[in-house]
Amino acid sequence: MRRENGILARVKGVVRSTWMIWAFGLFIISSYGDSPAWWQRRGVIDTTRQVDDYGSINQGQLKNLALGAFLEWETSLPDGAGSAVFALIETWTQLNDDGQRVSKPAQSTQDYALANLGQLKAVAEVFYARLIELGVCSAYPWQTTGAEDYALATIGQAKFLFSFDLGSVNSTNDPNGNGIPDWWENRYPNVPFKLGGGAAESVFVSMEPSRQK
Ligand SMILES: [Ca+2]
Repeated sequence: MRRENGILARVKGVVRSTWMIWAFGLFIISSYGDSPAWWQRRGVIDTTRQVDDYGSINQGQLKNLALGAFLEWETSLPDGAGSAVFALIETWTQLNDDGQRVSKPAQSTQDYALANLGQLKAVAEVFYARLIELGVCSAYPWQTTGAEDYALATIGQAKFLFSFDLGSVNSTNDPNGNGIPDWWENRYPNVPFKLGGGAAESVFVSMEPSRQK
């Protein structure tokens, strides 16, 4: 059995060694909230199919989920998805003549191989490092006990890890209630808050001119 396939194995090779002893512990599949809008916007979730959160996720699905998050961040964040996320996506995708990101031919042969938890975490870690850098969250969303990295990852676990939503505004991340999360106000004090994919001007919410840093 080939436990580590293609690029995911290489990705895993570069994550911190401490990861090797980390594991998910018990994920409660239903613990993620509403599906973030970008899932549908980026086509990472097929809404026409039966939900199968306990089914195994394959590497192609995982890569598609990560690609969707990358594309969303590239258009949502003033400084894009960040160099580490970009490097990750570049390892298995390339731009085609139409400017769309597609799988590199050498990588697509692995897409139907099932992903294990170690591979899922290796991909998610890159995104969470960016979220932590941005101040969106302060820690990685997995436990440090157990050793289940070779267990197969489920679709529900992948959805849980990729349920982050930069456009989310609530009383916790926006205590002053001005419609702009604190992390954005701190990170991009002079940039209008841009929700979602930027497909229309209506996604912009301007800051109050009198707002202080
Ligand atoms: Ca605010």
